[in-house]
This record gives sequence, C-alpha cells and structure tokens, in this order.
Amino acid sequence: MRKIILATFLAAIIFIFGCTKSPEILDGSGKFDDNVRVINIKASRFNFEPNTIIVNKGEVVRLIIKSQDVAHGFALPDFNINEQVPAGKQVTIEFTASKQGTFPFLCTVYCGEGHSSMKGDLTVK
Ligand SMILES: [Cu+2]
Repeated sequence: MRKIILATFLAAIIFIFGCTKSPEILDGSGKFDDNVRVINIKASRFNFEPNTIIVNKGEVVRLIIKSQDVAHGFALPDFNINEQVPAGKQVTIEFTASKQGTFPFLCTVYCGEGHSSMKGDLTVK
C-alpha cells in the first residue's frame, strides 16, 4: 500500500514538473552565455519584442531574431547592421556595444501596413 502511495506521489510530481514549462524570456537585457549577452527577439507584424534592449558598453551582444510570420529585416544603422530575417526563420547577429548612447533599430523589409512603426531602441550604458 505504501509503495502505491509513493508511486502515485512521484507520478504526480513528474506530471506537475512536466506541465510547468518556463515562459520564454523576453527581457530586453537578455542573459549571459560565455560572456556574451544573448537577447532573443521576436519579429512579427508590426513589432519587435522586446523593442527596448539595454546593454553595457564593451559587451559582446548576440541578437537572435526570429520571425513569427512574414519576412522582416533588422537594421541597427549606428553599428552597421542590416540583416534580412526570412519568414519563420531566425538569424543571429553579433556585435560589440562599443559606444554609449541610445540607437534606433528598425525593420527594413516591407511587411505590411504597420511596417514603418516596427522599430525599437538599443541603449548602451
Ligand atoms: Cu517590416
């Protein structure tokens, strides 16, 4: 009898852990992986999520940008970055946050009516 209770208890625990999938982090400050600041960005009509990115000067920043729908672009002109993000695909962009300030980024592939409002800011502290 005790074994059955214990087995049921363990099954319940496993079930609970299996169901609690941690939500995807969409924090504009990302997380560190081997001294590289990794930030996941979702691109969808018509925004980037997160659309505010905050890093520190000197950091190597890796942006992993994933299109949730159609083709988009990602340009960060102050850092000479301009990449295409094909429909449903993801691209990785790496750069060094070499200067302080707030720099705009924007979508560079026409993705529909709200395309011109698809933008955000990178702040380097
Ligand atoms: Cu666009």
